[in-house]
Amino acid sequence: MSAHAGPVHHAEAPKGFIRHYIFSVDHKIIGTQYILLGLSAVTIGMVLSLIMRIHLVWPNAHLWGFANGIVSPEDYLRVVTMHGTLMVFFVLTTVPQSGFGNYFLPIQIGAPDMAFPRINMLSFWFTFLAMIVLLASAFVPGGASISGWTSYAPLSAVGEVAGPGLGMGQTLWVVSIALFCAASLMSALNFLGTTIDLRTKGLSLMRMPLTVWGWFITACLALLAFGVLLAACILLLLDRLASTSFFIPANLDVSGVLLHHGGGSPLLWQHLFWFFGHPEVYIAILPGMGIISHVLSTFSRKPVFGYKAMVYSLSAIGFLSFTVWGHHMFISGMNPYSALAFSIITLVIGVPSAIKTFNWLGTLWGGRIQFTAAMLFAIGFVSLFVTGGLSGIFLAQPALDLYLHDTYYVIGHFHLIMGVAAIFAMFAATYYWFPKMFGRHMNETIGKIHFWCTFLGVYCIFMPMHYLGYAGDPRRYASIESVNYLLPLHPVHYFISIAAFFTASAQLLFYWNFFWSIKHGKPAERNPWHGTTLEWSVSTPVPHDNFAGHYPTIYRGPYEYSVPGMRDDYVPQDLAPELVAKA
Ligand code: HEM
Ligand SMILES: [Cu+2]
Repeated sequence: MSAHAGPVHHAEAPKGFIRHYIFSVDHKIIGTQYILLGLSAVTIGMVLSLIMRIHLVWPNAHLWGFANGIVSPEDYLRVVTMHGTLMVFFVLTTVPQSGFGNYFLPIQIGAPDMAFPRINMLSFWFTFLAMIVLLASAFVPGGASISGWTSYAPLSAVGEVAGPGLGMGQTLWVVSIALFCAASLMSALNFLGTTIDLRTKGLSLMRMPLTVWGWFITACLALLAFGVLLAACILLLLDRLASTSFFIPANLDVSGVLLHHGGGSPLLWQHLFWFFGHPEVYIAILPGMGIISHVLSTFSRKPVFGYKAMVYSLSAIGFLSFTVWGHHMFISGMNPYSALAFSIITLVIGVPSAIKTFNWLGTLWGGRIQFTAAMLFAIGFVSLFVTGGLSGIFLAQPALDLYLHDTYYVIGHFHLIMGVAAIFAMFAATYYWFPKMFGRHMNETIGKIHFWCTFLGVYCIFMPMHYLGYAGDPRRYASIESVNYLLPLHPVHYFISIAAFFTASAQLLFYWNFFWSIKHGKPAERNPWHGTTLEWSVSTPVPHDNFAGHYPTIYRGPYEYSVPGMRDDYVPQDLAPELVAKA
């Protein structure tokens, strides 16, 4: 542990609009920028998902923006690719870590800012540029890439000859992801440096809020994973632009054209991609696990059950996530003994995951639970994590995965556990921290209606997909009408599309609540939830250097709720022992 050595940058905030709001070095502004970027990405991503759902059940519907108003099979794949890429990279990776992490990590550890404020700004603008490049790929000749968020070679490597969108569109996709990797690497270094070096006096590792642990371990994963993806992207670019053959096999015949490449391996891409990709799914969820532990404890008025076990299981999940990538490649022709090894290690990840789940339930057990909107989303997260985790255990059996791979079953699995669970964590974080960020409350009643509609909606969308998968419905098919055995599944798809419209409409409540409350919400006090951690000890709006020059000393762990013998049911981390009121 080390106390920070004085303010990192000037206590005075820059005055000009551009330096204050656009090219800001203040972690709170940068965090907000990331959150708004993610909000734009999720909005576009959601509209794209509705286009897919419309096309699947009403293939002849006329939609604006497509040639003759009709979504062609290639268009469908473009939409799938853009949806997945926006959601995974620019929403799930960006908002919980770079958005909320940037905003609250320095405050929760008693620091004036991130360790490298200028690099922080650079990370954001690289991410912004990456998103612009990705969106621009939809407007170049040939359109956006059709190779999915996993961008498998050789489809993604051989260029235009492989189909529409695989020329300029695919090149821009790779450039966008490479930029994103660079941004994430810089950001990871910043998170690590900040957590290790800038903790205030008394804040030992085992006194850090679990949110900080979540962001810290995520940064470790990001540092190791994004470097690999960046290298893979550079190799892919070389294959595309400089005639190398890292991922393209010799004598490949594409649509009757013989390609002169020198014996590369398409499987190498899968290995590199999933060596990044599996840790990536945890990069999306670990910050959420931290946030959920924090919120559950606050609104149960109880300490987190098994704090140390939470830290160790978070670390174990982080470590193990680098050893299981092969479970995405069971059908790639790998040696069955390798498959067995990957299968066993994958199941082992279930152990720390289960420890976390039991500890969340243990935190709730016997608590004086306050069902705020944030709390409902936190409990919803636990539910989704369990449901999605259970389907993962089936997928981890090579014999079952042979059948289920590339079906809707996998779509159901990862949307519940990664997509929606992480989004529930973001909603919980938003309802919980909004009063600190904007000095006002969001409307709780609308928040609760938003929760129930969304909770019901996402289960109606993603549970039936498991059934579709068992029935053999492949993912990424543009048409369910052209294959006979899929016709009987039409009613299920119809139900899912209706549920998708219902769920998307419910999000309008959130948009309205969010933007309306910034200006008109009920004014919030400094510590409206009676929280114990440092973000609740600073004034609202939070001063430029967070603590107005008075850096706190930490005297205790982060979750001292309902401590026997105390007058109040919470004891802030920075309250001097002599000031703690006894009952
Ligand atoms: C007990 C825990 C888990 C197990 C046993 C498990 C197992 C698996 C397996 C075996 C696959 C490959 C299926 C296939 O492609 O045929 C898979 C796919 C996937 N899982 Fe999990 N999983 C678990 C937890 C998670 C978590 C926590 C996340 C994210 C936060 C996640 C996200 C994903 C994603 C995104 C995919 C699909 C990627 C794609 O092909 O596009 N999983 N899971
Ligand atoms: Cu995986």
